[in-house]
Amino acid sequence: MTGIEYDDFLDSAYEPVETDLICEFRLDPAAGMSMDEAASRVASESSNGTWAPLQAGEDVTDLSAVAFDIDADRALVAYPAALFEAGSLPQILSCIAGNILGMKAVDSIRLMDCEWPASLVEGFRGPQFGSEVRSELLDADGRPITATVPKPKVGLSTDRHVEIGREAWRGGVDLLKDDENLTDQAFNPFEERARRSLAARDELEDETGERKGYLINITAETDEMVRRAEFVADHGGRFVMVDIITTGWAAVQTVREACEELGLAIHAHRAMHAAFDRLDHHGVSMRCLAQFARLAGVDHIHTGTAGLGKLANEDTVGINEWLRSDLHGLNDVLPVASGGLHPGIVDQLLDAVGTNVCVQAGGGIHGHPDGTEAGARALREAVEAHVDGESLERRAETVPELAVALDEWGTE
Ligand code: CAP
Ligand code: MG
Repeated sequence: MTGIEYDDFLDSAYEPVETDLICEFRLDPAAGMSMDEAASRVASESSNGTWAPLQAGEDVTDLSAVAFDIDADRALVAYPAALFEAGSLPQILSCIAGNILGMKAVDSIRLMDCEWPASLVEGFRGPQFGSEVRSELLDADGRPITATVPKPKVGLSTDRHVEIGREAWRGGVDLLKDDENLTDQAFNPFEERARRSLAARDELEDETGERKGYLINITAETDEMVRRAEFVADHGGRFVMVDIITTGWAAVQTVREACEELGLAIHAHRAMHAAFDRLDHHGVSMRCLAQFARLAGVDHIHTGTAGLGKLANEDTVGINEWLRSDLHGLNDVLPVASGGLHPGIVDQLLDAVGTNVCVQAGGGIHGHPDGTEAGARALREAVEAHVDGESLERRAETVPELAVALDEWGTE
């Protein structure tokens, strides 16, 4: 193998082999550059090439990627499995989502999708529970899980936070969740919040006769996250929440390893994902971020609200389908719909995303005119009505909390 040049990485006749990792890129070549040239440079820079032609000797393993299926704005690139360190998301991403995102050869480039070969998938743990959390850790088999995040996001005292948790569980939600920027601050320290919220959860399980969960945010430096996960398990917790983009993939993999021993399910929040996926022509798609999260082994992940609610979404339905699809035997991941949801749009939401999901509402519960417990009941009843095939308006005739919610927020 001698003289590797940028243009050596293109082969329109290439037939991928079963062990290849296939990546789909959306490309906008720089001025004066053709799609073929740009795609070839992407394959080169993301595998073993560089800007200068190389004189590689016999003792160098050929790990070249190949750009092989190119149209007006899209290229497929096949990577040989030997290029990758099995089980290391950071190493894989340094190839397929690394230097190439900043190459001058393209004005923009976005990693759209990946097709994962069995040999790479086998290196990862994958989810411990996936959507089985509905029946293994909760009593939500056959219906969407309901969850809530106390608002305001930060500033509530531990006393108030625990009290809101009680009200929400009593009103009917399955899961209480911390907000993304609540971790271990002076106004509501982690250990006290964990201890008291989990004790309250026990009481509310007795009171309601339903299993409940607390998605406590352990997000921190990696060793500290593991320590917090152990603390949660020691105090009877069954779930932890991690902000997977801000902590980074290596940390997520470490937490997943720890959670195997501890028997904890991982709820993945995705704050900062939009830095990668908001622009539809550049970055890394949410579809791919969700794929990395499934490999790393989270059990739930936020994937948006199918265009409803307050936040911009990329193809929630397609991503959710991928999370449930077969991936060489790896468990599925339960999608979480969140962001500006309220009882009045639950019907439309579940029509779009199906019922094997978690429906999460903050403002749409705690902003209820009659308070958190009423808001929680309205959300739960809206979800149950959908599963029973009953309209929200009909259910509201017998559930005053839902009637008030529909009156307050409407059905759009
Ligand atoms: C929702 C939320 C969630 C976002 C995350 C918030 O609160 O707690 O973090 O939904 O977005 O802080 O905005 P509301 P995504 O129910 O009051 O809107 O699921 O898209 O990652
Ligand atoms: Mg939040």
